[in-house]
Amino acid sequence: MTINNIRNFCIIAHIDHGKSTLADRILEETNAIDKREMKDQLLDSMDLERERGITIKLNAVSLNYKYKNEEYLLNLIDTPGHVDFTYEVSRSLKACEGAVLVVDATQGIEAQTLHNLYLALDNNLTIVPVINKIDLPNADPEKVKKELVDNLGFNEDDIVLCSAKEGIGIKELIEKIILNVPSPKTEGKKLKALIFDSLYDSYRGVVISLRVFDGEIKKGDTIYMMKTNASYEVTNVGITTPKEVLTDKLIAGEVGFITASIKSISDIKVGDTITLLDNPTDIPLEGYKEIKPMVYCGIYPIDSKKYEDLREALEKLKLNDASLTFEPETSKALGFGFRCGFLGLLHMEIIEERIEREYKINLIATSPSVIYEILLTDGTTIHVDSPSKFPEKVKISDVKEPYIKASIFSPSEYIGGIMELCQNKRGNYLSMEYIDEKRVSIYYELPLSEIVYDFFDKLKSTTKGYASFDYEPIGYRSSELVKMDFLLNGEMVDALSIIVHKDNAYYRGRIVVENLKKIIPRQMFEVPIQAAIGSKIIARADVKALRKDVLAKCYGGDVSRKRKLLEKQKEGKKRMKQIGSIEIPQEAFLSVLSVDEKDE
Ligand SMILES: Nc1nc2c(ncn2[C@@H]2O[C@H](COP(=O)(O)OP(=O)(O)OP(=O)(O)O)[C@@H](O)[C@H]2O)c(=O)[nH]1
Ligand SMILES: [Mg+2]
Repeated sequence: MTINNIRNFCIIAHIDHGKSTLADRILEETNAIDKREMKDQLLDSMDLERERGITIKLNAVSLNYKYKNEEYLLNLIDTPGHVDFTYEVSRSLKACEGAVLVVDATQGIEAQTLHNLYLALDNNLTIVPVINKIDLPNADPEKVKKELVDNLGFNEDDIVLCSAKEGIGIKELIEKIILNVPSPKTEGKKLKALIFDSLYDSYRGVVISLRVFDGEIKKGDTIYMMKTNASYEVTNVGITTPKEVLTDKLIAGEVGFITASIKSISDIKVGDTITLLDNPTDIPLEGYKEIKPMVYCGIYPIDSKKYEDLREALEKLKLNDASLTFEPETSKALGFGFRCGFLGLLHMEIIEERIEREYKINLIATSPSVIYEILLTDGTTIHVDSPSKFPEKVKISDVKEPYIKASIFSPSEYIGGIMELCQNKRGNYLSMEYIDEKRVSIYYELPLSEIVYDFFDKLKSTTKGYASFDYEPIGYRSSELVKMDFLLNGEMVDALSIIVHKDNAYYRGRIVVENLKKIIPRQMFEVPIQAAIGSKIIARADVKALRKDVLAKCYGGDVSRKRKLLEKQKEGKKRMKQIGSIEIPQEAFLSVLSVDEKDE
């Protein structure tokens, strides 16, 4: 294989527009997989991805294809579409010369379509536009085509119409990739390879996914990582087809993986350049920008003996998900744990689940928080990522919180509901545009802290799932924020503290106290729950003594509901954390952010 016959491309799109399904068809067309082993979204190999039907991790595969009597090597990277996993996309782009931009024929251009397209253009990639799902009855490929031509400047002739489900347009797409995506260029002979992903395997140590830019890498080479100064002897070199296949070497332009019995996780940094120890290149590749988390929360093992295991789990997960950040944190109530930073709420949820599943550690997570910028009376500015680190009121001269500009795309019938939602979340209306007769984009400025909890869910239910939402940070603004604490049985539980706007404080305090009352199981004694700002108690409710009989209110009710309640109680039991003399379920830590009264 010569470098001229290699094509490296990734598939990018808004969530659910059909990237992974399109990858399935390309795998089939290139005979990469036995028909009997084929399944939907084959590259989504994690259980979590399959259960939720979304891609979380990038996935690279090397495929062979014969076109006009020439053999081609196609290196395809499937990427996630959800905004929380955008770091996976930007890392994939750096390993490619082209990007297949998929647009759903029923949805048209959406927030992540644009975002990912701009990321690809920033990296000077050639774009192959695809309109997918043309089989659907409500598909309007002509209209979407016009959007792509008029708004994004694509040539009509370059747009491929596909149905990933029915296998329409796949040959034509591959042909376009071969003809339009440039082959990789190589500039020198000395090895230069980019680490774009990695994972920890208990037998082989760290498995590095890399793209070779110059030179070649083979078994037995002693490699040198330019950022971490580590060196190792390569034990294996291979490609994913999607089965792992060992090869002699990887040459310039190729994408594959290596192992080198690397057990020390800190030696490997995504974005680092690999070269040879005895014949190194002088200039490393540009690598990746570090990405800043948007949301933070505290993560604690339920069993405090598992603290070291949790640290190891986080370190290993960070290898596989470079956007995760963490540092040790202690809470009076919860003990030793970690303050973790995430790109969004889904990201947070996925990491928590991966820790529980892949590393078998049960967790308590505190409610998500953003970073506050606080000017103290002594003139210093501090950044606070946790309510428990919020200084006393007398020491604060100004508090700023991060704001975002939200772009909401929705059918026009939901405008009213969306505006009401944004208004309730302290939003400032900016503008509204009609995209066509039926669809609008609405722009709002909102405090990030107001959307970290249930904004997505609310937006979904308000718009029956039709709206999509994107946001970008627009800096910090002064706000009248106060710290609210909660006391159980007279004892402050630091992990429950939240930061709220002054105007909402009384209202929120009352609701949270009521919610906690419903969530905290009855003890052998009465438990007062109090909300306090500073030393002032602003709300109180009492959990009566005795066991709560969860079935009592199902008197005569249907059986499935009874079972559900019992299961819910069982589930709750598993995630109890003993705090002082009281057991608190995980739910309590999240309930503090919920503005609604819990039903039941
Ligand atoms: N009718 C129809 N459905 C499709 C087509 N392509 C994908 N789908 C469906 O659309 C849904 C999403 O497909 P995926 O391939 O998982 O989408 P994705 O872009 O990979 O999603 P993320 O990776 O989570 O961003 C699935 O239910 C697919 O079966 C198509 O051409 N026609
Ligand atoms: Mg996918």
